Amino acid sequence: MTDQFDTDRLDGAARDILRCNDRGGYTVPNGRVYPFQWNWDSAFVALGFATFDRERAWAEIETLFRAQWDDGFLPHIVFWQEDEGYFPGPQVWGTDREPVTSGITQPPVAATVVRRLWDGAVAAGEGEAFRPRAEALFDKLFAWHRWFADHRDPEQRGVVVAMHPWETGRDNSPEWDAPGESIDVSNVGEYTRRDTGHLNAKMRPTKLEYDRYLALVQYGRAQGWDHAKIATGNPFKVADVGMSMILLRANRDLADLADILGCDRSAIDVWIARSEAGIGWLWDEVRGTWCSRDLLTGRHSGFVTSASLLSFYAGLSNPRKDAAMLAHIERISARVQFLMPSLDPDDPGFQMVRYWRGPVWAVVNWMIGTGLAEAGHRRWAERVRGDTLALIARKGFYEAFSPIDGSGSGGDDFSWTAAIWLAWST
Ligand code: 2M8
Repeated sequence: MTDQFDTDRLDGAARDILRCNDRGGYTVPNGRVYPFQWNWDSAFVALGFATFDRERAWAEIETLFRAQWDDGFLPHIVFWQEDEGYFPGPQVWGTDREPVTSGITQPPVAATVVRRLWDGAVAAGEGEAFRPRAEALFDKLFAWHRWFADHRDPEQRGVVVAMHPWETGRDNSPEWDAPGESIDVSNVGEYTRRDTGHLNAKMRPTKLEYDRYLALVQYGRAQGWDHAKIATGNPFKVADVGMSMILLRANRDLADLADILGCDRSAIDVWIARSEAGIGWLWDEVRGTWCSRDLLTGRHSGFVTSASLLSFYAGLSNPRKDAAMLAHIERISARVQFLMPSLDPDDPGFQMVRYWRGPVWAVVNWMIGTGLAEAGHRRWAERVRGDTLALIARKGFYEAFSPIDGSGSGGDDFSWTAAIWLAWST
């Protein structure tokens, strides 16, 4: 598959992007637009580093966990150094921590990545050298996953409830439109966005969406970033299909790590069992898809998004639901040149370059492709992988891509896109 590309040149370019975005132990997603450390970006970045610098891959995750709070919470941004180029910066979050962090989290892909880093170390005959680092990370990953069980599943449904669209990583997905209506934006006040100074506003969330993001930050700050209080009164509580599938997968990988390292896996097994029993709550029978669901109203979003297709990655298997999801892929593949659009192209709200309302994201494709391959759907797995590599080879290492014509969307020289290239091309 990769023979058709100039793989050596592209591998070199991808490595250069990671080195260039390396700030010493952590990697920024893009130096201009996102000049700090982001949680799930770093996890994916480690997959890329692992292809040429194992030591640096482990360090990426270890640096991220240096910002973990005592209760296990792992923030979505770590502000290791000052930079005026991003809004909202540390003063707006006001978490009053050292290092300075945001007060919300992000999709928990890290355990899955650490599991892979471990396998890579063992394959290279370096398992024993990395064992103490794996053990240290296991404890931190376990504490983070326990935090999810304690604070992000208030009804104990076996799902992950996002308290902010930014937690989902899919910031402006239409899945948050209806739940977002209950957020009062009347007191948000004036602010100056930085993202639209770097990038075409057509590729970014709207002013209303930013008002909602800011209102939720102000709410969390007013609670002193006490996550128990936030879980009780937050005006936005959505069981996110993406985070729910990702955490289920991550718990399976964490349980494997427990076995490998001789740790107790009993609590992890309880979380897995709860998810397997409860995640069906996110199946929308009317629309025939996995999707997010508003905890406050009980309503399904009804949207088919790229996150809907993470059920395979989560290790779920149900012939009827799997067939329905594969039928969605088949239908969508006839509508776009490149899989997997972040929103169903048959949806009236589909926009080919507006962020999480249409564009293809390499990291989501990596999870979808991995899940499809593991579930034995090889044709679609190869198609998703091949489309991802083709987009990058033709257009460059963009933040995201139009599924219609492949054009780049968002920032260029993007770390996680470079990382996925390396993880999938080598
Ligand atoms: C985007 O989100 C940030 C806020 O976290 C932003 O737009 O300011 C999302 O694509 C998110 O998933 C990603 O982690 C982040 C950095 O790449 O950018």
